[in-house]
Amino acid sequence: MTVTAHNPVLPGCFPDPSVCRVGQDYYLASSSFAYFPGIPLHHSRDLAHWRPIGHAIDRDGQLDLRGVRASGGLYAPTLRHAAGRFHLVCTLIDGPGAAGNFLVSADDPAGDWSDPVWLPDAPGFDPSLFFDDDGSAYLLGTRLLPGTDGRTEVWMRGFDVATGALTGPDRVLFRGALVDARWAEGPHLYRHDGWYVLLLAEGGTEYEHAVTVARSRQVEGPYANHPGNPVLTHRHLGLAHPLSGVGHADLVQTPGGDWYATVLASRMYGGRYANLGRETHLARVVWEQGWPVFNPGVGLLTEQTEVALPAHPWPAAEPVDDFDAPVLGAGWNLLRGAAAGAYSLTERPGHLRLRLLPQTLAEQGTPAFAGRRQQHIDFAAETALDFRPAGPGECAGLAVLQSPGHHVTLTVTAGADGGTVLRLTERNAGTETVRGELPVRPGPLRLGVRARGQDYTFSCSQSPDGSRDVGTVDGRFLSSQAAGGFTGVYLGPYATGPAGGTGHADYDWFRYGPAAR
Ligand code: 6LW
Repeated sequence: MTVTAHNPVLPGCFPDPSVCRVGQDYYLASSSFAYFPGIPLHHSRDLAHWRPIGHAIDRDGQLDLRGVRASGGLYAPTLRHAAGRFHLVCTLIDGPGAAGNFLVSADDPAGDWSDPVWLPDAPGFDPSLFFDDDGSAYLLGTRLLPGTDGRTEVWMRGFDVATGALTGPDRVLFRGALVDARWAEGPHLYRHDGWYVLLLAEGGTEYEHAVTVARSRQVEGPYANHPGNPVLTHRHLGLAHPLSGVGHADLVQTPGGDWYATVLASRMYGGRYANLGRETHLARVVWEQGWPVFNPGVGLLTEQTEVALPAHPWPAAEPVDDFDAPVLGAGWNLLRGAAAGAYSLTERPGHLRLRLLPQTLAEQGTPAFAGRRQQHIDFAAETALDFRPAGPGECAGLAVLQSPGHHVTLTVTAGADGGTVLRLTERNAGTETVRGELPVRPGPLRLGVRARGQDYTFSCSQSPDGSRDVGTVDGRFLSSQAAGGFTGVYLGPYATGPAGGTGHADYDWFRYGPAAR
């Protein structure tokens, strides 16, 4: 009874995966940065098939994402279950309100999650939880060594999950496996065969990323460096290798005693560009001489991982959102929270209505943009838009977004001659270039974007003209390798207009799916 997991098991921007098991159920949390709802949660029964079940941050007032940088926000959660309750620790980077490390808890990982308990005594980032066999709880984290270029240490203190109080001395567990190690981070602690085993991400989340390990007989240390570190990396494979930045692992054990790791990695295509961001992969783990061995006999991530569990697939995700529900579906992501009145699914039933907010994607505000992850290298997306620009500056359409400085918009807007045009605009390193323009009639039309590798082709369909391509953009600048930051590409409906306007744009449906070559 095995099931084949196809990597990445979570395609698209689902980095820093943290996994835990309760009975026969596996739950996984990942980073969401400036997007709301925050911290997506997935559920699996076989580690191969995952279904979204909600988000740990999903309501106004839990925390404030306004103004956070594109790749600031929510970083690297750790999800654990103890004494009948789920606990998740995470870091909020930036933000106008409370920030830093926090704890949220829930009886059911699908929610409701508690409001954050802020942990002002917990320094740094990448917090993690460890529950020892005797019931003791510990909080771990990573802090930068002052005055260094990315050199860090992993600290640990006792922790009360009921109150968020840190207890006992602050202990330094590890400073990285190699001399001058950079970004020893994302620590997770486990018990195995009488050892306390400390797993880390190391080398930074790009090409040099790696998984390293240390162990101790006592929880407080000293932790001995594994002489074979790193235990998993692709950094020795050369820059041309198609799977790069392998690291940030978390371990989980099945009821049958087998071990697996969730780990992030980036698929490179069209050169060293990973538009899908850092994706969650699955690896098998065995223990030899008290140390974990990742994908034994191979030592790399593989396209498939055999899992010793009965297959438990979920129904395929619906490719079309008809916008018939009164609330946005779980696959949609808003930037920095839901701006008041930015969107409605009830004003025109069966449609997503976006207000023409003055905030644009080029700023760090809360624009009228609903994005879903690009999850396939080759994909096709289409939407039915009903929009009549009432004046200059009013635009509505689609956006393909990496960051404020790096995105593409295909929007209906007022043309110079008083007519209506569809304009394809690329914003690359902050500079805007029009890549195509077509006259259209106000009112219903379909807008599409399809990617074949790094070529993103934008199209429009309006009767009686049929389908027309507006232009093709080289998408490499939409990767974090070109733009900086930590995220993959998101795409979806986007509208904007001058301040004080009251206009809106209606979307009848949105379709996304993989495309065959
Ligand atoms: C996160 C760190 C990392 O804090 O990237 O790849 C950072 N690892 O652990 C943001 O996701």
